[in-house]
Amino acid sequence: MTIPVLSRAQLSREHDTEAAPDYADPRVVAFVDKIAALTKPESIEWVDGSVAEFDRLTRLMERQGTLTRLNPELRPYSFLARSNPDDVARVEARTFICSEKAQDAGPTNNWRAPAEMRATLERLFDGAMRGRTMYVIPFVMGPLDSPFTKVGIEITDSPYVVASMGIMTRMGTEALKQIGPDTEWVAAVHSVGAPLAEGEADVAWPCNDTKYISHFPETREIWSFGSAYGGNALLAKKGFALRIASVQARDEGWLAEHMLLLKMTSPQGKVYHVAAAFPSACGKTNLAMLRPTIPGWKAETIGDDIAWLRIDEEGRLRAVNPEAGFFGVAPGTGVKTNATAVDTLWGNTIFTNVALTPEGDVWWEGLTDEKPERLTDWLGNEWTPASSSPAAHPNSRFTVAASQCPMIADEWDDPQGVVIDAIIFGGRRATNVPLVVEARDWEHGVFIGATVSSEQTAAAEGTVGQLRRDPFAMLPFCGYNMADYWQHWLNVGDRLGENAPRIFQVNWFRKDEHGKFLWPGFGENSRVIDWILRRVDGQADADEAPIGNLPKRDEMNLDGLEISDDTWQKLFDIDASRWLVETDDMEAFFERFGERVPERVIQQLGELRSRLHGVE
Ligand code: O2Y
Ligand code: MN
Repeated sequence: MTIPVLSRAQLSREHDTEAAPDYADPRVVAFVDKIAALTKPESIEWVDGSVAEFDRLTRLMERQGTLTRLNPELRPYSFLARSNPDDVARVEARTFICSEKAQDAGPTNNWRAPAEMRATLERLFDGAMRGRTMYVIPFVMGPLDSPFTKVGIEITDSPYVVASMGIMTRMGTEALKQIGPDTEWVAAVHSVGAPLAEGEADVAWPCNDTKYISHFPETREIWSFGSAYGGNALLAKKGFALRIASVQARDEGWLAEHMLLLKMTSPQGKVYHVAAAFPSACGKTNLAMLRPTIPGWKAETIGDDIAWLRIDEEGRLRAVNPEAGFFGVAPGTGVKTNATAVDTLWGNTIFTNVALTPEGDVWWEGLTDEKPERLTDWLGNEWTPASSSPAAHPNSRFTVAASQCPMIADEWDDPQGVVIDAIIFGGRRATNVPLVVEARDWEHGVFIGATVSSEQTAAAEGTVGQLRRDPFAMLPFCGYNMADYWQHWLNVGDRLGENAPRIFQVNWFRKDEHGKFLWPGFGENSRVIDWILRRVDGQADADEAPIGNLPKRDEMNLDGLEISDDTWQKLFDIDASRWLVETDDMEAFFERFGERVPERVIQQLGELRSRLHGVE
């Protein structure tokens, strides 16, 4: 479904081609000139990140039909975008790692030889921006003036990408000024792949059936063609902050991770920081905005999706959130499940593929218990509760500044980052995996991270519900061979030594034999975090089990929660024979990586098997 709108000729020219700012590094100017010569845009704009610029671009997109302004009384300075129905999620099958050697991308990435991919891209990008404005977006990842800071330039022909990048990153003039003659920066090129012939009518969401999301880790470049959606197009996010940054991190001795960051203050006033990796759409934003149900604890948000971690001068692991905004999943975000997110979205938000109310506000499944009587669905069709399809797309999103979150921690943009006390790996598992388990040590924690599996969600194309191994929740995001990444984690652990944070695994999604969730989740997850942090402090006991250390029932604060003995038993049941089947699956997964799997990880598998045989 495409909405024809005013032709380019009918629209007044918004901006003439600008000269590069005089403070732009000559290498950046040369890059922009080169891409302009290839893509042949009608005009070029250097993005400054100002409010006036955001206002001008959103008005332009309103006229083009890309954005609908929401009712300012209900949702000030906010917009709804409806994407092309074929451009609604990350496209993993079209995401490529173009390292010189195939083995350096590894078996879990789609690999193409750089020369071959460059030839393909050269052909696709030739004239790809005809009739469009080419925007030059300078952006910073991480707090300014921090040891964590990295810079990038994204060139795009999508004003939607510019507006979204302005929320998700520190974008504009200050970012461009960060690039001096010796600064390393990531070059990212994006086109929706829909050039306009003279007089041709544009569509509300231009894109192309052919899609390539290509990463060149060795030269730190990203080239994306054909999609304007999320991670495919906002190249600072998954492309840079994870795929390219994971390679930078390997080379420079730090970690770029698919992790939320949460600050917790105990009833005694002690501050902790937790980093937690969950696969896409498994509740990272909800946990990052936890409202503890147990008295005394205070939770504050630092990040909801990506963390960069490095060892500080005192040998401790510190982390920052490299992003400046949240690109969260809308469905399931509601007053009961994540009231903080709902409060965060009061205004200044771009919503994509949610439903529109007759009053000019937004709605999605799970926002409220009661469904509105009448809506316009994400496709622009009339919708009632009797409709057979959801009103909002399952991967519909909100884009909002992190600073707008009412529980954002003061340290969220501290240049030094925060010291990490615990690392958590999670996944969506109906069976086998207990509510929480503590790794025996860092090496065992790396093994747990390497073998995490989860049921697939709507965040990427693929079969929802299908179980897949998603090591460290990085399967779609690791820019190099995943087995080398495990070795890198082992190396970081060796350097941390005694200072290494404890590692845990959690599973909020275990079900009983009737398919009912055993654990209430959301705010009640604070009980698990409480046990984890008391464990870190040596104040909570655990039982040794073959898969790690499990909480004793009376060591977990269950006050006010009805968890029967039977439910507790099912939450923590470790069936050795089923786990031995899991170990066969883990072994088959490792075999895909051949010799590159670290010896210490293979050894962990053997030790797990022995422990399981011991209790069979
Ligand atoms: O990038 C998209 O199009 C959706 S996927 C996404 C968005 C925000 C945060 N995380 C993810 C993810 O897939 O992990
Ligand atoms: Mn994510």
